[in-house]
Amino acid sequence: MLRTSSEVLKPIRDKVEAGERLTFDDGLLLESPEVPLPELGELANLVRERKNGNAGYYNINTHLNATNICVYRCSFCAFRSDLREAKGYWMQDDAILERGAEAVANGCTEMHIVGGLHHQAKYDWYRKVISLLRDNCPSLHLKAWTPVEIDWFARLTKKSIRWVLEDLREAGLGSLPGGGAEIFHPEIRRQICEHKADTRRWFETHRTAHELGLRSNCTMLYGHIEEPRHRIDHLVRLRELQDETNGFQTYIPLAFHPENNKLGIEHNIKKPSALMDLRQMAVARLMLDNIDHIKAYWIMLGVGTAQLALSYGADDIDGTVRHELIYHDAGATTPEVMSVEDIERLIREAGREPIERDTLYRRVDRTAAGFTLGEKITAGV
Ligand code: V47
Ligand code: SF4
Repeated sequence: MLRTSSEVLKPIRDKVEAGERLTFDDGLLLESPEVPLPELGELANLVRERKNGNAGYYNINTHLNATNICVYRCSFCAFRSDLREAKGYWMQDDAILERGAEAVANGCTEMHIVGGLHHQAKYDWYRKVISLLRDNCPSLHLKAWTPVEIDWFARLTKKSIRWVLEDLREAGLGSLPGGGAEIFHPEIRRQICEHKADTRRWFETHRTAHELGLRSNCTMLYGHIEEPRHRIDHLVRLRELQDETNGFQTYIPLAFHPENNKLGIEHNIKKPSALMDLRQMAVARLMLDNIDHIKAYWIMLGVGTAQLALSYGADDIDGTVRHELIYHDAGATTPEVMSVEDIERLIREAGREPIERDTLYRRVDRTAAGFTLGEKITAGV
């Protein structure tokens, strides 16, 4: 006899209601079309509201990709450039400082800094990007460099990951963004980014950062050649490190954008549908029971799906953003920047209360003179 969708979901619903952890097999079931999206969303929303109430977090931030020239060739990347390509660029001090000054003038609390690994750039240049901004724009939190870059710096300097992180923290590094995770399972990772920092190095970097007291984010790139079992494996690995360190603040599922990159073109991949995006949001909220926040990155999802995601597990939609390249190079049609007024309106339209946070999830109070930071917002209230 065929089971109804409610019967299929019942054992998982019971666990979620009792606050019990879901298994790998539970995760696989949530991925299956047997489980209708609205019911999955309702369950994820239960956890979302238990952890974050009615809050819809955002921040005022900007991006800096100081070079797009990269020694690696990840097959999904539309952003990178070769050394002598016309689109290649390498920002020097004045351009970086200009970006910092613009961010401060716009009231930013955060600068999100990632980029290519330039063949000719020495470690000191990457360090200087951080120290220049720290010295000239001290109000900005510098969320910079993924394990891919940290691993590269360790190779350049012949030092350990710990040494690099300590040195960058001394220069002004505030936290690590979530990128470079892609898909951890070797069956997929070796096909999409075989040369850059591997899964072991990715985890070593975040574990070390957490041990040093730095907080970080985590991501997963979905909607290309991976299968559900690779995605659940990825989430379980993240959950395991979080059990050890509790250093991840937020998880961001990243929908693959297929334009202008080898992976999308060679496999004729279409961008994931909104239904897939919402399922990934909900599955993550249910599997990652020990990570406080799930981010619906509006630049990548589009505004409408990001609004819906706030009822499918997400509690954060990232920031105002400015100067985003990675998604726009790969075909994103979202605006380049959003005003605070618009971001607050879209959160309110989704039935949530907009709360401006800084990178470390402290409440930001705007004053005539700028802003002050409150206590860390505690999840679960
Ligand atoms: O690691 C690259 C992804 C990541 C494509 O920490 C692509 O708050 C889709 O990590 N289609 C970088 N994705 C972006 C990132 C991020 C974004 C927003 C917030 C935070 C945070 C982190 O972008 C890369 C890769 O997984 N990416 N190319 C593409 N064609
Ligand atoms: Fe380079 Fe990063 Fe693009 Fe990979 S994703 S090619 S490491 S810029």
